[in-house]
Amino acid sequence: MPHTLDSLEHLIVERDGAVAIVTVNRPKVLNALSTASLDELRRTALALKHDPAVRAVVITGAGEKSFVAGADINELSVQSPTGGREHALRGQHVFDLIENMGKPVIAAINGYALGGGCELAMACTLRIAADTAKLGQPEINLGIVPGYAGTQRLARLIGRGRALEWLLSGDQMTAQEAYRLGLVNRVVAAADVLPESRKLAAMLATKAPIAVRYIIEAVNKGLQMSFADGQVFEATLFGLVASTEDMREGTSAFLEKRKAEFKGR
Ligand code: CO8
Repeated sequence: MPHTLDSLEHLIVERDGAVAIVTVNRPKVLNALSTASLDELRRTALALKHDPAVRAVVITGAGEKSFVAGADINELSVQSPTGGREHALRGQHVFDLIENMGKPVIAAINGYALGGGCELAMACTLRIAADTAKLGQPEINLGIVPGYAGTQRLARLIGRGRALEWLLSGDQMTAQEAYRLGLVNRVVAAADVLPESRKLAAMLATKAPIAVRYIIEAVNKGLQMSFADGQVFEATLFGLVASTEDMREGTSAFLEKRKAEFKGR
């Protein structure tokens, strides 16, 4: 099997209908991402991407205290220059896979989302934070720079000036502050963060899968294009969905005043 989910040590992957729930499970180190857990995340992202029965994903952290408290600082402390570069590139690749999984991935931020944890949350499609969560890029306090695209995604999500302030101070922001900045989509009571994330995922899982995939692609790829090229790309995807059964189902259901049943074809 090319993308097997057997023998995961640091992640728990569960299914609830069309929603997969991925829990980073190293609570003793506040779910810090080791090289091994990052590799499991890569395998998991690929498996979920290629499983048509999975239409939305929730990523969260084990325990009540932390989503992911960053890359594993034990590993970072002994890395070499070339090893560090490879490590950063490998992590960036995994987070790119999550960003471009082609289905909504919701970060259920149940606690600390720092450094690599904030970068993981930013790679997700949407973010729901517990009111107790703390987010930020504290790398500067370790004398390093973010390595899993934090400098890039934070600036794109909240703007250059504000991103630079948080990246340079390394301060932790509250969930409310993150909401005000547009870094998270919603803030809910801590007990509700997983149920709300699962509910949102289940709702998004009912949408037309090909259109969902193309919307995510149009936004993600479009942000790297000129406005004009982005528009042409959007128009091409618009044309492509016209070939789907789901387009016929969606438009017929509207005209027949019934609920559409999308099949992903
Ligand atoms: N890595 C390894 N262990 C960690 C990490 C981590 N990121 N975070 C917490 N832990 C461990 C602690 O060492 C501690 O272990 P032990 O019980 O053995 O002493 C345990 O988890 C519990 O943590 P604390 O006792 O510190 O818990 P507190 O409630 O006092 O504090 C904090 C919680 C504020 C979250 C604190 O643990 C903290 O500041 N953690 C580090 C946060 C951080 O700096 N994250 C960024 C890491 S760097 C990074 O992510 C770069 C990503 C890009 C890398 C690119 C590749 C090169």
